[in-house]
Amino acid sequence: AGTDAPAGAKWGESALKREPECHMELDRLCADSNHTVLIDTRAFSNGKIVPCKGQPIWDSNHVKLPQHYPINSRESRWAATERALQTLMHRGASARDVETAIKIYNQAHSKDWHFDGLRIFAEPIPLLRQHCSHAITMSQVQISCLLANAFFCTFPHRNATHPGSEYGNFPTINFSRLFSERSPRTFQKLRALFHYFDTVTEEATKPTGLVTFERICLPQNQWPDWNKRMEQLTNLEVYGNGFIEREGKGMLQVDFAASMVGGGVLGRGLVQEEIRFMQCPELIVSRLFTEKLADNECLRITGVQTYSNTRGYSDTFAWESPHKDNTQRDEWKRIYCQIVAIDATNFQDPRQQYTERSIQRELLKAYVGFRGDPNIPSAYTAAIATGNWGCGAFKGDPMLKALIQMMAASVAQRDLAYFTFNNMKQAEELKRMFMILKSQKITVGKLYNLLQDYCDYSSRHHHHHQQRVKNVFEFISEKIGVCPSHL
Ligand code: AR6
Repeated sequence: AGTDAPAGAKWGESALKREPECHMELDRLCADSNHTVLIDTRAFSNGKIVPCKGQPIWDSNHVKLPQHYPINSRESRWAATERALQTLMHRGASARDVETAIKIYNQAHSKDWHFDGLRIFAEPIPLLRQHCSHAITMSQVQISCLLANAFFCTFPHRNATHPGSEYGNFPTINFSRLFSERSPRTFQKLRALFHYFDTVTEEATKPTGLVTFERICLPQNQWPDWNKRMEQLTNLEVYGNGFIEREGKGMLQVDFAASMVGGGVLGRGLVQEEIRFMQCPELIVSRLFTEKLADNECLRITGVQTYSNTRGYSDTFAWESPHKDNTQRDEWKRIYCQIVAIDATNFQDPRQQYTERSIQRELLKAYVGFRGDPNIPSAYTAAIATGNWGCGAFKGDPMLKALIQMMAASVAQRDLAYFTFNNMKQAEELKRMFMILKSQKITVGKLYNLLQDYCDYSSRHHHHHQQRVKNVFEFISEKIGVCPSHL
């Protein structure tokens, strides 16, 4: 274990496995009932990326594309869109020109319009609905096309987002909301997005690979029985500085997500998830087809490219420079970059997290995200790069969340790299806690029971305001008879 590595250890010395070094060769890319592939797989095995041919479908199981809008009048919505957008083709079109153009085809007359034109998507794109595991693989060019449509707000039926509306359980995808915010945040986001569109539309820098989006739903009969698990904790390396997306390269990188993936990326949000979506805008397309995540679900994305370097966080966030992503690609031409979106609970009242129910929910969510493909041996499974998941906007306790993620990773048989985001004190405390647990050979089940004891303790003590309530690390160290300061 790298527990002896100091905060800010050199990455080269790490014992954790990363892609592509630990990669296991993939089978030939092909579609099946659980995996929709939007490119022609026969052509792909000859080294070409061409879109699939097929029938467009307009129904409740597939993404509704602007050019497939049912034809019921002589007015073609797509033609109007094209005309509207063509007025923008001359150099120097202003923001107002863009707004005017978008409004031309977003009038309330949607009933009278039809779409006809964008031919790149003949294969219908399935919606990744709740309680259904399914993957979609598409090319980066296809993604850019969809995102260009999102930019121009062409996706039909996607503007009413109240619960109960057709897409009320989906994230927004049209960029209209982003355009309405007048703030420095929006300005920086738009810089990142324009840089992305510049890159993908330049012949010399156009991306050349594929990306897979996979919704994973864990059926109840596979939920771990936490208090009975006999696993020892897997390795943990704690880093006081560094970023998940940079220093966690080649590992499974955790997106501290909202249940509607991407969270506030098209609005005001600008924390871990939204920043990642700005660096890798291909992630935004997941909002087109990913229904709100349930407690036993995650979204895993393989192959997105990083287009921008950014700095700062929240109000200090800024687009910095183009990022040239030279990461290798796997056999399916996907960049070796794997991200998993898992949404922690948003604790309005942080005390709610110290209950068995809350802990079980977070354990399950982390486990769904961390669990690798059961057919791939653990020697071929990269470590997980994570940190204070659920502990910023969502007000979780970083100590409790670290323990929860260690337990989930241990049952999933994967190592963890934990980034404390420049909090050196937290890094030291976490390392110490881990050493204590390891030295006492504490199993996942034992740790689960210790957490239940802590829940009892904290519910008994939160009424006694005069008494300082022990934190979960202090409580556990005492319980297992090790004084943290003696280590
Ligand atoms: N690498 C490592 N650690 C980080 C990084 C990074 N790049 N960025 C942030 N942290 P937060 P949440 C640390 O608040 O609480 C979004 O709107 C840092 O210590 O983004 O799960 C989503 O869409 C930070 O305080 O995650 C959700 O709606 C902590 O991670 C919501 O926020 C938590 O980051 C999720 O909130």
